[in-house]
Amino acid sequence: MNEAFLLTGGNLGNRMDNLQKAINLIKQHCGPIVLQSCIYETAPWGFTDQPAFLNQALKITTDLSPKALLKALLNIESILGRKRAIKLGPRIIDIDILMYNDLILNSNTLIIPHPAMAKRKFVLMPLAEIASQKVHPVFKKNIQQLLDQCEDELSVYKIPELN
Ligand code: PH2
Ligand code: MG
Ligand code: MG
Repeated sequence: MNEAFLLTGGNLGNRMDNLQKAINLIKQHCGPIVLQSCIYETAPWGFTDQPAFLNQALKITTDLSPKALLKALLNIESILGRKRAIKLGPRIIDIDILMYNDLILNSNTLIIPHPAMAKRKFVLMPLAEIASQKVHPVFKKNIQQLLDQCEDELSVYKIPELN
């Protein structure tokens, strides 16, 4: 059995609903969710002129290979109505693979660990909640250490009333 860490996010439509629907579909298509972080409201990273995101980190176990997992997640995104438009721009749902076991993979279609995860507080804060001691296989530092040294200053706010 493999373990994978995912990040869900979205900034269009009913953001809370979309994250919950993503959880339900991930359970059905990929495998059980063993840990989930709180939901965070996060300032848009990259292309800043767009609505705030909600983001959540998940740990799953899965029988799927990395490429099969990616395919399943892209399928879930399209079930939820995602249309691919501007890079880094607004979306109903995005589901990214952050890490998969301790695998390092650099292919044309999939890079694991997610190449930008250590630069983004909207990834590291939720992830640190469920995996603070997990060592990043490339940087050889744990998630808490990556968060402590991360220079991203964009706001990441844990939504309190839900947790
Ligand atoms: N996703 C992006 C680009 N920018 N910003 C936040 N806050 N959260 C995201 O999930 C996000 C983003 C591209 O996938
Ligand atoms: Mg993404
Ligand atoms: Mg994505």
